Amino acid sequence: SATSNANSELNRGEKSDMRDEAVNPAKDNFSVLFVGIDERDVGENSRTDALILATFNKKEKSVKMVSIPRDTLAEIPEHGKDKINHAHAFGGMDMTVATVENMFDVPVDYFVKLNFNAFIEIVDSLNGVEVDVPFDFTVQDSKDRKNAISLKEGTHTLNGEEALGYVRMRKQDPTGDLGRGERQKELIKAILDKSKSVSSVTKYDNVIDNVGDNMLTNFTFGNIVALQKYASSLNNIETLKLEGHDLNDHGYYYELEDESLWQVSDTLKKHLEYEEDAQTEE
Ligand code: C30
Repeated sequence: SATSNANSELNRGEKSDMRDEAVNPAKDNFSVLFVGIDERDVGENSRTDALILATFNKKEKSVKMVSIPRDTLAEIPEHGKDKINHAHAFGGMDMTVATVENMFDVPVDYFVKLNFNAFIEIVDSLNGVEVDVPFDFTVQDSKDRKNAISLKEGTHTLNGEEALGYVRMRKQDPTGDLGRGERQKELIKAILDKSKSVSSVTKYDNVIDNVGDNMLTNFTFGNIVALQKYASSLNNIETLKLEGHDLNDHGYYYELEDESLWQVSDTLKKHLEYEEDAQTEE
């Protein structure tokens, strides 16, 4: 069935602890945490290789997105300071969501967690997505077959395997994991753009069936159907960047600049029209 295994609740229940009431993505502003993992299933003990927080504003029909570098030094609830990608290995999606909420002081209403297979399936179901490849490169494919994916500089429509290579590529990029985060945001933008041209709900039904165990989300199937129309109305997708510096302290970390974190957090809060006081006053 369409809702097979994709739907998954967080232990916190349907609403963020930072909300008085659950949001309704059909009419409210909301946030989504996109999570990419390198695993055959989307189990709870792996590390997260891609973390992108996105906010959606209904009136403006706009999206803002920030990529959280995987080595970011973060306060993980009950564990103290560690790399943010460890949160998932320590406590699955619940701990990842709690860590991101704590970091930005912004509620995480929804999550979409997927592995390589689901990512490939989604991109292929859209008949590929268009990106601007910054330089020629060659990288392994999803089965780690060496040099299986070769892309040339320029604007190209990538199939699922190529798109995966594009968002995984790191060593050929002088900016490493940071540049990779930029390409992941570009890819989500490309998916949202391309999904405007996908007209039938049946198509989404098929995609969700096909991704099966490879994707988990706390969106309901009804939410996703409602979001399809929303996706085609989006007219402004902006990406934000977290500034930071290398920190070598018994291992490598990426330490965020306080000022940059504060600015991104403030931008996302305003975009969500989220006000803490309003949440507690009622
Ligand atoms: C409402 C609904 C249902 C949907 C809305 C529609 C949308 C917008 C859906 C979007 C869903 C998506 C697409 C979300 C996006 C999240 C993204 C962008 C996910 C990315 C793909 C993914 C599934 C996982 C992350 C993959 C990444 C970034 C890395 C894992 C390197 C090692 C040690 C070497 C190794 C070398 C490379 C490529 N690899 O790949 O290979 O493990 O990377 O850096 O750890 O490994 O270093 O030296 O062994 O070869 O260079 P990796 P690494």
